Amino acid sequence: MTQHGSALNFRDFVEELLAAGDAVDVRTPVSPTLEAAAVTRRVYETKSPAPLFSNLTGSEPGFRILGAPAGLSRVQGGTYGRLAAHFGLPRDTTPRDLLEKLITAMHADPVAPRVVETGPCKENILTGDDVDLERFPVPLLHEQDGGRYFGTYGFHVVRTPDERWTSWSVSRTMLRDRTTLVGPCMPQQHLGMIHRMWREKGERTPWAMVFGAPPAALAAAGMPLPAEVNEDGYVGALTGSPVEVVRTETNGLYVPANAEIVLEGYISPDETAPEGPMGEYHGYQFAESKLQPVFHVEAVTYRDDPILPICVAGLPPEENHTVWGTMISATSLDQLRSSGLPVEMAWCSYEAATCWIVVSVDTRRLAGTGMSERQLCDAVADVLFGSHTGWLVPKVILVADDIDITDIDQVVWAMATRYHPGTGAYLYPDTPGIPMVPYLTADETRTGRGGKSVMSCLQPEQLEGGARGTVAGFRHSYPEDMRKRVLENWTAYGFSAPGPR
Ligand SMILES: Cc1cc2nc3c(=O)[nH]c(=O)nc-3n(C[C@H](O)[C@H](O)[C@H](O)COP(=O)(O)O)c2cc1C
Ligand SMILES: [Mn+2]
Repeated sequence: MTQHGSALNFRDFVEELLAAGDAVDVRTPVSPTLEAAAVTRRVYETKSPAPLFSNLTGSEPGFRILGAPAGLSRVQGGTYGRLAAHFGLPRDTTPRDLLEKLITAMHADPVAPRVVETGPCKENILTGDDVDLERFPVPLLHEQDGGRYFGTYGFHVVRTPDERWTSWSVSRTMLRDRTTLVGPCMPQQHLGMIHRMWREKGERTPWAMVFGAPPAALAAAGMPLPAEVNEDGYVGALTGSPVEVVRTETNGLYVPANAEIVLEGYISPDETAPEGPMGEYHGYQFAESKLQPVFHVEAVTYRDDPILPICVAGLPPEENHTVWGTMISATSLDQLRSSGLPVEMAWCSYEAATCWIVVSVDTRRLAGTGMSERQLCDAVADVLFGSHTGWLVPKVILVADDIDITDIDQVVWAMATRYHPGTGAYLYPDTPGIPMVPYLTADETRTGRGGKSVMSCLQPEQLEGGARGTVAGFRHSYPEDMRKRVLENWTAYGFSAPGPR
């Protein structure tokens, strides 16, 4: 027996997508070398159903890959359907409802995982000389990449030496040879923090990496929850059920029992190897590789006919935008609200490749505070840029709450018509930020500071609770009975349903 549902069972998640017409079982032979990734890329860019590659050339029969697990969808009413399925929510869930659900769980008591004796992830066990990562269809994702990537949609499991804090986090890993991977382990991320604790003791970091994990767990592992918070307990609170975990074969860590593939081993305290380049979340590919820690695999366990999920990073929308961006939106909104600022909503526009977050301000409440634009921008920068979440996103765009910030068309309109060059830009050159942002200077990349700003698209009148002019549009320029009449007669006029938004 194992737990079920799309949030807590990856196999159920895949079945649900297939049933909804939002995944396609690709039976024709496909090569894991560029072809699977090229198909997945086109899927993102055309919002097509997720490809389940079930006939991969040069791989063990039955081994599969799922591309674009949280890509956007053209299936009617289900743009965010694949993302919503990660949380067991209906396919027509709105970004707003999703953020509220994520925030509510942040304030609920954690629900610790439940240890079970065994589970589907133990159907096949490889140890010793049998460990061979090459048995899996490890994809080459972009022609210019420095290697093949095993880990683009899986999470690391590490625990502090005193066992008080277990971290689940998403970070990429490149195949190095039959038994090792190499990947980034940034000191600001929890993987890097815990790795450092073991290194300071001169010890190897016990480590596991999980693929085809419960989708809600993957999303939580891609969420900047604060340090010392166990992602496993958050997933329990979010889904209402403890995550079932099993003990690894070799190193005493615990992993989701129904995961598709589990790698177990350790992170070397000192050994590094070149990693990358890889096409990245901001949409660019750079030429350089970097020295990164080496992950040693001592055991592999997997389900029968395992499915390796992949993210082919690059131009939006892929999972660095739909998952990472959404989770950042939730933690940012929670922090801004908790600080008492008059903030209504926060959203990392997927189109902006997780390089900006838009924040909408309740102008009535703002007027009540008497804050100036500078005071508001400084306060927002203070709350966000100093936090684990705000380290990740360099630009904040402030707009009034008449804008639906999940609609990029409205955001563009507000920026074009309300942002005042010169006076609307507030710069924070000394704040720390993720050095991967593509426009940073060499100096900023080296120091890890700068390139951050708050752009205010608030009209002077909006700071006082008013507005400059009214909006000329369907919703604003006609009396209610006229709008009703137009909507009711829409098809009678000769148009096809549905009418305008
Ligand atoms: C698909 C995907 C890929 C990601 N790749 C990386 C990565 O390679 N390196 C990294 O530091 N963060 C990556 N992230 C973001 C981290 O998972 C995220 O910042 C998370 O908060 C890290 O966990 P932590 O807060 O426990 O440190 C990725 C997120 C997603 C959803
Ligand atoms: Mn964490």
